[in-house]
Amino acid sequence: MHLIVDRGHPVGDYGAEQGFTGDGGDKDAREDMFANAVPVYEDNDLIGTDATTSDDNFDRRHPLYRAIRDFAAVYDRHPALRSGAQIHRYSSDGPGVYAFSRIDRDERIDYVVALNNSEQAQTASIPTYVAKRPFQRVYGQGADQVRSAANTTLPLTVPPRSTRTTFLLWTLLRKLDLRLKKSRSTPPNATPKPTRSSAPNSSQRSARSRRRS
Ligand SMILES: [Ca+2]
Ligand SMILES: [Ca+2]
Repeated sequence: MHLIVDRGHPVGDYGAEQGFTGDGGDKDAREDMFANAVPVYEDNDLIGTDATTSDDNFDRRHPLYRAIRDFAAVYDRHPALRSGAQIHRYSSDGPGVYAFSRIDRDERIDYVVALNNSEQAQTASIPTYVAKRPFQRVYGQGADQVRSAANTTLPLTVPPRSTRTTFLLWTLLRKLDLRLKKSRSTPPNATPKPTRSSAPNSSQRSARSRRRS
């Protein structure tokens, strides 16, 4: 579900929302959704339920279907997740937390996305551009509000991976005071630059600018 909040267009393959698996990896995981008696399908262990391909699998209550629906609603509500600049914030050395920000150039609100691919809850200090500012939880489990520290890092505890808590989304409660840097390598409508703290890598271009190029 990283794909939904990362830059670019999220794409879901047929059957992923029903936990189809297949014998030959991704290419062979396109079973019929209507109940059928295809021998090579029948013994497949579908992810997330006890259903088999002998059952009707147009299932809107499937846990993956519901998770994707919820993620899509978050994506739809927050334009920064669709076209905002993406700024790398944090990554663990091994399994653990990966975090990045999405910032829409007009809205100028920092959306911090934190993911945890380990089996245990992980705590990390995520760099941001602002000190001592409240961030509000938009999606995922945790406190309703977290405040950035004096050194601008946001202390987050990210739950272990599961279909319902695949990412945490936090948003700054007021606009950042950003200016746009003009350069040959960074189009004027691309990555916003902070007026304080560290600047993002100039190679990090927004999805919007990428589509125009
Ligand atoms: Ca099979
Ligand atoms: Ca199963």
